[in-house]
Amino acid sequence: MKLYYMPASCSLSPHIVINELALDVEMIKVDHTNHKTEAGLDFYDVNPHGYVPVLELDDGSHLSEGPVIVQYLADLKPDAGLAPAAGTMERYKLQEMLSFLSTEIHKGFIPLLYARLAGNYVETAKPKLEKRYQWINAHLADRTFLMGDRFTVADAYLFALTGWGQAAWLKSYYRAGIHFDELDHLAAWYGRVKQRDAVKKSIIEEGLALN
Ligand SMILES: N[C@@H](CCC(=O)N[C@@H](CS)C(=O)NCC(=O)O)C(=O)O
Repeated sequence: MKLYYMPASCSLSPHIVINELALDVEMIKVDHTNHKTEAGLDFYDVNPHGYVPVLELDDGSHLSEGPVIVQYLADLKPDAGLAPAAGTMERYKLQEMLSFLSTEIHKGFIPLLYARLAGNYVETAKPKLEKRYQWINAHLADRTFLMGDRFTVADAYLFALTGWGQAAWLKSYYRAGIHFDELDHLAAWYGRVKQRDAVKKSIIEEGLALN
C-alpha cells in the first residue's frame, strides 16, 4: 500500500495510524504548491480533487477521505483496538466523533488557514472553532482519550488537526491565535498523545519539529 501525504496536513492522521499498526506502507510525499509527487507524478491523476490523504491499495485502487482511510487501516488489524468492530454502537459513536472532527474542526480551521483571503469571515469562524474545542475540552475531563480509555483513530485525527492551532507559524496568519491555553484537559490529552511512539515516529518522518 501507499499513502499520499503532505507534511503537517490532515494526512498525519492516517500516517499515525499506519505507525500505530506497524503496517508496511510506502509514504509518497505530494508538493502542495504544484500537486506533484517527488517522482514527478501529477497528483490530480491519483485524486481529481487534488487533496491528501489518499491510500493506494495493492491492487492499484485508491481510497480517499481521511475518516474512511483510518477506519480501513484499523480494520486490517482489529485486535489493536484502534476502532471498535463494525456494526456495533461503539463503532457508530466513533464515526459520530470522526464526522464531528471532519466537519466541525477540520473544515472549521479552513478560514483561519486562509485568513488573508477569508477576511472578516475569520471573526465568525474563529469563535465557532474555539467553542467546538471547549466542548472537546469538557468531553476529555473524564476520559483519557476521545472515545474513553483506549487510543483510537479519532485521537490520531484530532492530534493532526490540533497541531495547526498550536503551530506558531500558522498563528501568525490569524488575527489572534486560537485560545487553547485555558483548555487544560485538551492540553493534557495532547501531551499524552504526543508521547506515543507511533506519533513521535510520524512527526519525525514528516520532518516536523518535536517541540
Ligand atoms: N475531504 C478530505 C479533505 C482533505 C483535505 O482537506 N486535505 C488538505 C490537507 S489537510 C489538502 O490536501 N489540501 C491541498 C489541496 O486541496 O490542494 C478529507 O477529509 O480527507
